[in-house]
Amino acid sequence: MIERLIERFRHGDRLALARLMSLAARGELPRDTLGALQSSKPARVVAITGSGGVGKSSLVGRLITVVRDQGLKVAVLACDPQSPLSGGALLGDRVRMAGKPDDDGVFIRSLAALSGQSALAAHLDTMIRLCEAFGMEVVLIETAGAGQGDTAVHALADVVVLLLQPETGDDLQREKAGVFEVADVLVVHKADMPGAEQAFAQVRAAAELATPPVPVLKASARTGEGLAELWRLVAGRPLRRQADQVDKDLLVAIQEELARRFESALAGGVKGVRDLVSRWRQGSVSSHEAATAVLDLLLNEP
Ligand SMILES: Nc1nc2c(ncn2[C@@H]2O[C@H](COP(=O)(O)OP(=O)(O)O)[C@@H](O)[C@H]2O)c(=O)[nH]1
Ligand SMILES: [Mg+2]
Repeated sequence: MIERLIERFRHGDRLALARLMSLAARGELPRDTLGALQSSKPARVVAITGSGGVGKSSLVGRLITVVRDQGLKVAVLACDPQSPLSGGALLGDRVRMAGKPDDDGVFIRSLAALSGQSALAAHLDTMIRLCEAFGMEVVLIETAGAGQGDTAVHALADVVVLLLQPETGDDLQREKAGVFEVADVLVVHKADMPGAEQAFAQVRAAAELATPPVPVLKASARTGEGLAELWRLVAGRPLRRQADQVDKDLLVAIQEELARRFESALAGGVKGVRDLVSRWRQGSVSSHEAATAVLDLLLNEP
C-alpha cells in the first residue's frame, strides 16, 4: 500500500503527495519512507509570520504567483486551518490550487497548528522533506501567528519574513529584541493603508540598529506593491540549511542502517561478528580494530 503510494509519488502524482502528507501530519509516515524518497536538492523554505490578521494568507497567495512566474515549483504549508488559501478546508486530503487549477507546480496544504504557544504544525520538518523529495523548489510556510518569537520557525526555515501592520508600531517597540532575533526580513504590510509610511520609517530606524541590520520593506497584498522586491530579497538570502545538513541526514541514515545490520548479524548468529564481539569483550582486540573488522563483515555480507 505504502509502496504503491511511493511509486505514484515518484511519478509526480500530487494525490500521492497529499496522502503521504496526511500520514506525516499524523506522525504515521513509516520511518524509512523519507530515506527512500531522499531528494537531491534542498528547497528554499520561507516562513511568513506575524500576528493574526496582518495579512499572511493574503501575501502567501500573491507570492505563489510571483514564485511561479520565476518558473519555480512551490508548496504552501499553512499552519492555520482557517487559511482562505485552502478555502477554509479542515484537515484531510483536500488540495486546492491558487490561480490555475491544474498547475502541477503548486501544492497547498493547510494544517492544524500544535496547541499551546506554537505557531507551527506537528511534523512540519517531515512535510518539508516530502515537498523537497517531490521536487518543490520553494516551500512557503504560513505560521499560525501565535508565538512569533518561536525559535522553531527559525530552525525550520531558511528565511523568516515577519509582517507588521501600520498600527503595530508600538508592539514593535515592545517586542523589538524578539522580533529581530527571529526575522530575516521585516515587512510593513498593508502599505496601502494610512500610516504605512510612518510605520515604515519607524521600523526601519529600529531595524538599522539591530546587529546585523534587518532589511525592511513595504508591501501590500492588496495592491501588489513590494511583492517582487520581497521575493528578490528572500531569494537572495543564503540557504540556512546548507548542503552539510543534507550530508548529516545521510550520515544519520547510514548509522541507522549499520545499527540494524549489526543487530541482525548478532541476533542471527553470524559467526565472524560474534567472535569479534567476544574477543573485544576479552580485551584482545581494540574497539577500533573490532569496529573495522565488523564493518568489513557487515558490508561483505551477501
Ligand atoms: N488594506 C489591506 N488589507 C489587507 C492586505 N492584505 C490582507 N488584508 C486584509 O487583512 C485581513 C486579514 O488577512 P489574512 O491574509 O487572512 O491575514 P492572516 O491572519 O495574517 O493570514 C483580511 O481582511 C484581508 O483582506 C493589504 O495588503 N492591504
Ligand atoms: Mg491566515
